[in-house]
Amino acid sequence: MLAAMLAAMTAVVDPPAEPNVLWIYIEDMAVDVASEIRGEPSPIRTPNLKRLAQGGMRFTNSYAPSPVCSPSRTAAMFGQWPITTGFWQNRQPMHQNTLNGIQSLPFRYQNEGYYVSGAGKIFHREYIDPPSWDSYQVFQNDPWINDPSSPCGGGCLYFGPFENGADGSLGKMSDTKVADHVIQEMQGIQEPFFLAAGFIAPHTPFKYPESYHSRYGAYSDVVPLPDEEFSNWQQSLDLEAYDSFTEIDPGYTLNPAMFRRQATVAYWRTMTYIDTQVGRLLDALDSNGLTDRTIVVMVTDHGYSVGYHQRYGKGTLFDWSAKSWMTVAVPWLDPGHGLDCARPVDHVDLYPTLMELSNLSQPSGLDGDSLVPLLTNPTASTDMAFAMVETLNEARAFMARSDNYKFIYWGDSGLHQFYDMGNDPGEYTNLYGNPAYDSLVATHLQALINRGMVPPPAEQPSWGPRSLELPR
Ligand SMILES: [Ca+2]
Repeated sequence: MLAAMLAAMTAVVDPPAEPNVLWIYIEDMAVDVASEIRGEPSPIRTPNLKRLAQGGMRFTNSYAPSPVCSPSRTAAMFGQWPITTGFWQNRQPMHQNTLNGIQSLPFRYQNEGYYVSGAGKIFHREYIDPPSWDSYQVFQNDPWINDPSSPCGGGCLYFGPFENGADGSLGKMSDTKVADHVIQEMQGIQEPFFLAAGFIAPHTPFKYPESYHSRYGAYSDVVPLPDEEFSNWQQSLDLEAYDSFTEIDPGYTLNPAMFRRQATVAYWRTMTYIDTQVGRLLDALDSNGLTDRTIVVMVTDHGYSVGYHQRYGKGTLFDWSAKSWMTVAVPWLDPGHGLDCARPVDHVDLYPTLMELSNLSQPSGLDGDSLVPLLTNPTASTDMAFAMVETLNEARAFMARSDNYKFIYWGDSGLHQFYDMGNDPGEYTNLYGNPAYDSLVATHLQALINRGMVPPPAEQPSWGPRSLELPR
């Protein structure tokens, strides 16, 4: 009797036969590894991401399939790792609706009779297969963005504010317009739907509206910096960031001595700005009565190192760059609501997860595993998570992440990395070559061999040492 009453109290929503999907893609947003390293709560305010997590599950060890836009997004949208898709670099535009016999998520849902609509950056840049979408808005029809005198030259997504407001203030940021468009789509929308909102912040140049200027105070010494100093940070940090964010925040008088703090605060402000846009989308789901029938997937294409490991940027398999924010909210799977899942997962798991939750068959050839068992029991056992990257000179690295360890394999270049992620979350001590860890390394290497990411030892290529130019 009591059990039945408790079940009735917790089963707040009936599962719909054809649930809606809202996919929120965020760009280059790092998990605050610094707070993990220090063992302190993050100072970054993201109340709406927390609100989403309270109605779903946040995956705290979620990895991008690759720490670069196009390969990561292509992998997630087709449910296949880059080694399967063949998309390793941003210079490879994705215009297809089917890859290795598997339809992209929007094409699959469209073929199942869903209304499929998106705005902003879902695939890399504006590359999409237009027939896969019933509606798609990159603002190329916006008179302002078509203006060749616009800051980006016209016809493209732009990070800064659109036109000046009537009162002389800066106009809307493009991500505000992305949210506006998706909110407009929700009004009277045909169900079931697959709606995608792609935000381009907090990608450099760390732009945010004027109302965020005072967030986090000035770039004072309250901002924690990486505990390692290095001399070439100005070369490491994208110069576009260095050059451009004074134009939006008059409070920024660039000060070389303070610039690392300025960059960090600017990055936090863009994160909070995007958090606000996510909140607007969640409010619109509520006000249109859609929340109970809609799965929300919120994921960042990869992270961004704000000064850690001698780097401002992405393109490495360190956590700052390869780890992602990922929350999946399924209103009718309430046992896991508000819980974190620390099991290692990666974005190719999202495709089979959505198929299972949508009562759709799984295409053969998917690389990931459905997260549904974890959504009801966050300690359920899982596979390792995998990620990979191709450097600009086409050397490849592969990551296998288990519950406690991370192994990164760099061919026979001798640069392999192995970290104890529990005791060394900052990944400062490479344990590769320490005999005490040989058997653990072998287990992770075997996992890569089993998935065809690393050839068996007898067939491994002799790459030899080479300089590694990491992708931006
Ligand atoms: Ca990106």
